[in-house]
Formats: sequence, C-alpha cells, structure tokens
Amino acid sequence: MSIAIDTTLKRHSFMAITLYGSIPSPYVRRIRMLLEGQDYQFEVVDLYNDEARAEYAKLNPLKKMPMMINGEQKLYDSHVIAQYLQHKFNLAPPSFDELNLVSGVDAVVDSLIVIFYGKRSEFEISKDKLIFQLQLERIPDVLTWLNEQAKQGGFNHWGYASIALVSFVNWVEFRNLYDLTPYKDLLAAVDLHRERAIVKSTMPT
Ligand SMILES: N[C@@H](CCC(=O)N[C@@H](CS)C(=O)NCC(=O)O)C(=O)O
Repeated sequence: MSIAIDTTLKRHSFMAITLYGSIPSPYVRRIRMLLEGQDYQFEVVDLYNDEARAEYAKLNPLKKMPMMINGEQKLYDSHVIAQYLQHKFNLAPPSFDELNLVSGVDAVVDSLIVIFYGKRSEFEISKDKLIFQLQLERIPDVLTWLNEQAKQGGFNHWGYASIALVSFVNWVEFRNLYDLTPYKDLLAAVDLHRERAIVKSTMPT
C-alpha cells in the first residue's frame, strides 16, 4: 500500500479523515468529489497487488474500495461514506430521484466489473453464459434509461447523481471498457461539469 496525498489537501492542518482507494475507481472518486474542500488523507491501495491486498485486508475484511476511517469510525461502502459525510458536514441529502440515478450508474459499474474480471480470468464473454448474459443485457438497457434521464436534465445539478455519472464515464473512458458514444445525452451531461476544479484534479491519468 503506498501513500499519496491528494493535491487539494491542506497539508499542515490536522487530518482526522483517511480515505483508502485507487485513483480510477468510480466509487472512490465520488467520495473524493464529495470531500471537496475538506481536510483528509488519501491512501492509494492497489488491490491487484497480492501484498497490498493482504495488508488492506487487515484493515478491511470486505477488501473493497473505498474505505474511510474517521477517528474510531470505520466505513466500508461508498454509499455509507456518502451518508456519513452528509451528516458530518451538514450537506443537503440527495433526493430519491437522484438516488435512483446513482443506483442506475452503480448497476452499470458493477456489470462492467463482472465483465472485466471475466476477461481477466480468461472467460469468453458471451450471452451463452448466464452470468455474462445478465450483464450484457443490463448495461445497454440501463444506459438507455440513464441517457433519457440525462436528456430530461437529471444530471444538470452538481450533486450525488452527477458526481456518480462523471466518475463512471471517466473510468469507462480511462479503462476503455465500453463504447458510450451512442449515449449522447449522457456524455453531454458529463460535459456540463468537465471544467469544475474537483473534476479536473481527480481525473484518472
Ligand atoms: N458497493 C461498493 C462497491 C465497491 C466496489 O465494488 N469497489 C471495487 C473497485 S471500483 C472493488 O473494490 N473491487 C475489488 C473486489 O471486488 O475485489 C461501494 O459502493 O463502495
């Protein structure tokens, strides 16, 4: 596990919050965006490195990213972390419609992760296998729905849903995971937010 300090941090003040995760991970990046302007330490975890994963497992039995520690409090899931931060920093809670959009983004992210691990395990990704059939059907269906929501302005406001969308689209582009070009309204929604400082400073490179 290596330690990298987020460039947006105020280095000399007391840092009670530590966030663990990778730079490209869409679940981790949304938390970094929610933490905009706050003091925290960012520890980069490489879950594909056996030694780093074993080290991380001592802290987090789920072995998933992100994880956050604030004092004695450990938090293991991005949604739980988001809720914790809303409470801690008195942020406006997302609406149920926003949360539905985030669930849609999560569904596509999780399906792409299954396919990604399938490829790394050298399985043939085909609709003949139920596990891949389910993901291959879900991805375009959810993307079509999300695109329609984008057309109706669902991601125009900068909040939990647009943060999740931007993190997802930039991760797909960075890892070259899926062709998103047919989903023009979704990409236009991402474009609305591309000049934000926190989007630029957390962009996977
Ligand atoms: N529901 C979790 C999902 C987190 C997740 O799947 N993270 C991925 C990285 S993007 C991960 O840790 N994968 C490692 C694994 O599944 O072993 C959350 O919202 O935090």
